[in-house]
Amino acid sequence: MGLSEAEKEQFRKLGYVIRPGMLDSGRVAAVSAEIDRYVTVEPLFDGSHISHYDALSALVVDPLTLEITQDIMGDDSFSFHHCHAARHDPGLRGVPWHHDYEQIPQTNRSHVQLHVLHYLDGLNGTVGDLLLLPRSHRSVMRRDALAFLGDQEIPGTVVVNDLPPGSVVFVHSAVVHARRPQPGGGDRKRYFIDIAFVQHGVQWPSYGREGWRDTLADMDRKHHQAAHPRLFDANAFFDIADAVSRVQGAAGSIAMHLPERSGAERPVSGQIPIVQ
Ligand SMILES: O=C(O)CCC(=O)C(=O)O
Repeated sequence: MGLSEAEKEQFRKLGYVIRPGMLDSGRVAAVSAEIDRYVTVEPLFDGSHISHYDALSALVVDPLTLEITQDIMGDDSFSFHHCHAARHDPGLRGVPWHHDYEQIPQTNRSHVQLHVLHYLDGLNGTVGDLLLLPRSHRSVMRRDALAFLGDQEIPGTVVVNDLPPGSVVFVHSAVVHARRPQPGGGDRKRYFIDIAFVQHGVQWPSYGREGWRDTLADMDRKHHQAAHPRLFDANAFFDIADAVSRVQGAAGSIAMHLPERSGAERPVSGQIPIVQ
């Protein structure tokens, strides 16, 4: 079932919705087996060959995932940005507070980017917890702005450490989050997959500097969706390398590098909103 009105409201306000046990055991087993295979042959998997993996790439077009993504995006359609997958073994290191909203430079939150986090084997507090900072998607900051806090709990932190297998967390990519390591103590693995989608209406940074158009074309050939014809559309993106080179080394107010606006294009208010 897609999102209820209460879940939509939660996503808007807090920036996340959790669906415990959303994937059935057959799907969980198929994707986990595929991850077990590729961690030996392609340990540095970065998502660029995702179309080579049947079960994993099918997760991108899972009908319920697409339905919930559509509920979050509202009337606007959306495109696939990337898929990462990993098997986290006991003893895994943490990841400090950060967010994953793709924007160069970070200036606003006009459109939605969504991360769909899959915990195939669930979470049980022994192999690494997910920490979320609800409402942080409404503040604009660098991706690493809170990294100096490491993975310590900060006021408002939601700890996600008790999920059944097949659970899925839908989180606005601008929500600040961290992975808190746990000492292990069992042989439980942490199968983790993140899939990102971007809302149409603006262009987004490409996933990586090379090969991203080929990845999207491969996925479109394999998983074209008649109901979402632009799901793998390269036109939703600009080349990240080009954008980085435009802002790198630029000092002071980058607005002054943009062309001046005239007449009707000029906003009436000279104020920059702090929270949108
Ligand atoms: O491992 C997790 O639960 C979260 C990982 C993470 O921080 C990320 O994918 O950006």
